[in-house]
Amino acid sequence: MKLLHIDSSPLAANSASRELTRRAAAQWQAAHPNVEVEYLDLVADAPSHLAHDSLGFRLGIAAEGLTDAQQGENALSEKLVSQFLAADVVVLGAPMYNFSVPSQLKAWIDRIAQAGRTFRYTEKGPQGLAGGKTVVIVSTRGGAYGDASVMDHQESYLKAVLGFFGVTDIRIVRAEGLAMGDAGKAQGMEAAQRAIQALTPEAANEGQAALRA
Ligand code: FD5
Repeated sequence: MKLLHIDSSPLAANSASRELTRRAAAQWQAAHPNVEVEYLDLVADAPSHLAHDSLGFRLGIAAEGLTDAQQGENALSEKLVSQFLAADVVVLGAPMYNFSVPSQLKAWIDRIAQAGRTFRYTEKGPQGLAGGKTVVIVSTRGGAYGDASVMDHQESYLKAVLGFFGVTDIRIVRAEGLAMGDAGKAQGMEAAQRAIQALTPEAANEGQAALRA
């Protein structure tokens, strides 16, 4: 089993989502000791925004027809999409920034949204090709929006795009209200911790022990 652990918060050591993805990944590992963990830091290693040289994967042009820069960009997109497809579980740190996700996370999605890899077009419409995996969205927010708000272009966006890729097992670990005073923040983090424990109920206790160690 492969677990892909992704962070996208620029807040470094102060990041709430980085703390929570670390706990979620540790707990999953405690429940599945044979899991192989790969880590992707989308801030330290940010894929650039799509630009003329990086759109080649959409056209399927043979490498000979491409410049070195274009080949390099395609290789990066290929690395990211194959890494995502290979994962059985993805723990995805996704803070709310300006009602949506950090642009590094959007840039990653732009790289892995590839016809023929994560989805394909059929006569009956688009079909996802990345089913069969679990994605844990670790959602952090300054305000509190709950499950369904017109202000939310973060969780709702991620659920839509992952659903488009064929992912049906999407779980939300949410810490919200982080800007609402110390008590609000503590409440938000506790709710997220409960959601993390519910991810692998059989191993919640071992996970806690591993974290204390
Ligand atoms: P993680 N929350 C919202 O609810 N909404 C947003 O649109 N946009 C945009 C940015 C940032 C935060 C430090 C809060 C938002 N947030 O990164 C964000 O979701 O993993 C949470 O912080 O921790 C969450 O914890 C929205 C993110 O996950 C945002 C650009 C940064 C945004 C309606 O919807 C701590 C710094 C900050 C912070 C911060 C900041 C906020 C908060 C903590 S720290 S918090 N809140 N550093 O610890 N902007 O110093 O690293 O939410 O009170 O916990 N900055 N922001 C906020 C820094 O910037 C909250 C609500 C709303 C809008 C914004 C500065 C200088 C330097 C380094 C760092 S809203 S330097 O009005 O409700 C909008 O090195 O000295 C140059």
